Amino acid sequence: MAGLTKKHIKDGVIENLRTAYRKTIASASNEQIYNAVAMTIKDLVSENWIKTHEHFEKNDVKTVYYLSMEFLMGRFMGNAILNLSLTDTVKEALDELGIDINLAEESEPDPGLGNGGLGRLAACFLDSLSTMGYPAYGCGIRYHYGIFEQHIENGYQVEKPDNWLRHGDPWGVRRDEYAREIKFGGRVISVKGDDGNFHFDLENYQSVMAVPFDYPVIGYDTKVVNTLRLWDAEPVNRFDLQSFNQGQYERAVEEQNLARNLSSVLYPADDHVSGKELRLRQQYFFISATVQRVLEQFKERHGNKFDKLADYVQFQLNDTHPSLAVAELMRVLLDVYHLEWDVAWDITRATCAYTNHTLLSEALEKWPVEIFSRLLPRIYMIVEEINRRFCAHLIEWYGNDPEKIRKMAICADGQVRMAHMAIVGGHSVNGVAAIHSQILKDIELRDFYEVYPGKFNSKTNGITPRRWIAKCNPGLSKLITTTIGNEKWISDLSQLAKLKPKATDAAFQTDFMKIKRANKVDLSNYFRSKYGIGVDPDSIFDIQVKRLHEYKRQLLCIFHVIDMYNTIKMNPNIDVWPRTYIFSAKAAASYHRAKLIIKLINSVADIVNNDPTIDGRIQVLFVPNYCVSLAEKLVPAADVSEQISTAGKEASGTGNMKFMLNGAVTIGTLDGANVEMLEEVGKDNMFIFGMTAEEVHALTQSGNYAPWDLYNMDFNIRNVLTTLINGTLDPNHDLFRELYDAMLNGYGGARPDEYYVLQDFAAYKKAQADVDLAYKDQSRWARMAIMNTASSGKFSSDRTIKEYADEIWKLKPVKIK
Ligand code: 26Q
Repeated sequence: MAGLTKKHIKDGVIENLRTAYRKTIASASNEQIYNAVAMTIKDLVSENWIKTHEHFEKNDVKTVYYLSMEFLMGRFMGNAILNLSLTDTVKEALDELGIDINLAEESEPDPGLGNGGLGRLAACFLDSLSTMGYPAYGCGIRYHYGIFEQHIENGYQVEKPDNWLRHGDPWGVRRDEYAREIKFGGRVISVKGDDGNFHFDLENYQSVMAVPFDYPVIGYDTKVVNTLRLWDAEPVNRFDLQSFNQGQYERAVEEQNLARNLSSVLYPADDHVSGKELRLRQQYFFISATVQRVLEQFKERHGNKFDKLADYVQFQLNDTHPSLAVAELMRVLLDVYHLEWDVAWDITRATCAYTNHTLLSEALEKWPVEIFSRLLPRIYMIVEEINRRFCAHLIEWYGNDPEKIRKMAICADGQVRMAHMAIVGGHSVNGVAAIHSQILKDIELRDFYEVYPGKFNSKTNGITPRRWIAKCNPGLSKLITTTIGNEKWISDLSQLAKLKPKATDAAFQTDFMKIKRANKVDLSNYFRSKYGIGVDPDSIFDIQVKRLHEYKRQLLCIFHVIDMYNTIKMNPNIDVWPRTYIFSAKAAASYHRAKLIIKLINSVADIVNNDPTIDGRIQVLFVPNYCVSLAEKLVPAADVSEQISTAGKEASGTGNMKFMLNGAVTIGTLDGANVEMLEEVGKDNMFIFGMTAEEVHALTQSGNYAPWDLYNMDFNIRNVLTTLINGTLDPNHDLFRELYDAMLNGYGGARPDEYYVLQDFAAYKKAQADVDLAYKDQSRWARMAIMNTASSGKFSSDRTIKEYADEIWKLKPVKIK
């Protein structure tokens, strides 16, 4: 079988090169070779993909539709090869053709169709859904440009477009048969239908075609292949523009432009909401296409029995971005299938469920009525009616309390509040870690919890062990497999607990740390070949990688580096274990403060890395363009994982889990999923510091926070802040004055040190000293690292998805023979 497959692969690659490019292996470019290999593997998958869908159709299975503006899938090929258990076969086949598999893999663009955690979570979930055999679709947008490519020029972030489709799209299958028209703008009219009743419709609208591209989602060690369906926009009429009168001509041009813009680019912000019209259009575009298609398919299978819809269809809304699904589902049920309001409303609420991913009020999505009603006039009418009935319900509930009702309304203050719509229009509201879900109930969504306690639940995030250890850390994976005796842990991560007794076994410690060191050597070789920078593999690799945000507190980490620098300058003989601080982070293009922090990190790197007194004891690296494929290189090489957000701000975090799984020890606050990591691994194996969420909340409420006092009382803090403005880091002195002011005085109307960097500084410094001490005891460190891997079983996205399936979707897995 393997021999047959190998021959198939070799023949496929040669044939694809010939037919697609008229090239041979010798004459083809790396990209062409990658494409040829990818097409060959996709070909291998198509049989199971077809079988899966035949099975779904024949057995009329319930299906979850994971609706998300973002899917941060990472490269497809390596994952496909792993999940198909073809690692050795493909490598041998390519070897025999004289193709370097690593070169082929590195030639694949990394599609960045997401900003960060929320998009990556969607990708991990799809992997788990297929692996466990749950019928599922991921539904989103086929952006032609993903998150920008980050370059660092003179220490500053520079954004460049990411044209991931440049060399083609070997995994995507265009499905013209499912293309649908999506309407924007226009006027709502009522027309008398065949049934004699009046129904609403639109006239004078603009429209675009939504054309789906399907991507296979290959499960690990299973025949189930689900589908990621990404919608692309195209003009409706590809006609001869000249044959139209003036009015039609202009409209046709507008529609062409609309189509071109719609699926052009991902909005690269995950912090504040900009209220851009195009973003709302994008949301409606993929939601309307998905809802229309799902209901058509339901009708094909079940006729008019829409009251059974929720028994077959579940829409999971990945944050509020897809919450137009609530109103669009209402529209289709009312206007297309002519159901009564109350019937349609019951169906809608039973079908939709909402996940909240954020505690930052700036990120709560609201749309000005002006934009909303102009762009989506019929949808706006429906939202108003949902709001009217909801407010009536609230009056029944609370009596006439206008203040409360204004606070909770879906439409108020000239805005449509998407979160309120998602909560009211669905049967489930979940947070993404225990502490986050609790804060939603206690504070953020307290009023809604009072009215709908039964909707609220918690689903702690997870990550897929396929990409995040089996694929990215083959060395450690092999050790685990030989130690446990089989590979079952890859699809049942709780098995890792079997490693716990080995944590104190000297021979196992040696093996474990040898692999860590080898991964560090690989990473430092990568840095040398790509950036010409060498790092010491015997230093502690201390890594903070994630989006750049003030609440994530990259500043706290770099302040500590400055403090260590100051300390060594004052005591040149101090005994600290050499440390390499690795940062990587993209800042939203419009987030000035975040971009200044990137510049600061690079300026600190320049000074520290080149100061002879430091003598290699501190090295700082800012690695450009953080993305999934870079994470796969960094995570296996980490000794220390930085998870230091202001408590109560990070909903969950998922990077924290990736590092834990790969044997890094976390220094972190009691925030997000860190809290549950601590429960699993114990306080001896994690460095916890800083204020709790309650303490942060209380300090904020008290209004008594006075960073000036900390400045006056703490010599180290004073020295760090002074370093920002005394010319050490930049000759013109004023570059980082903004950060100095933001810490001490508040800048631009903000509270001073909003994220409590200075308040937590001393505790962080102490925790970092503990890290240094622990690392110097190599056996202790090995034990801690092993305990982290061994205790990470809970954080498999398989566990998370099983909870969603059992508790929210009531979804059963299928088996395909
Ligand atoms: C909204 C409107 C307009 C423009 C952009 C946005 C937007 C886009 C992306 C708002 C938020 C996001 C992304 C949020 C996000 O990634 N949140 C993270 O979700 C992870 C998965 O649950 C958590 O682990 C992280 O804690 C959370 O920050």
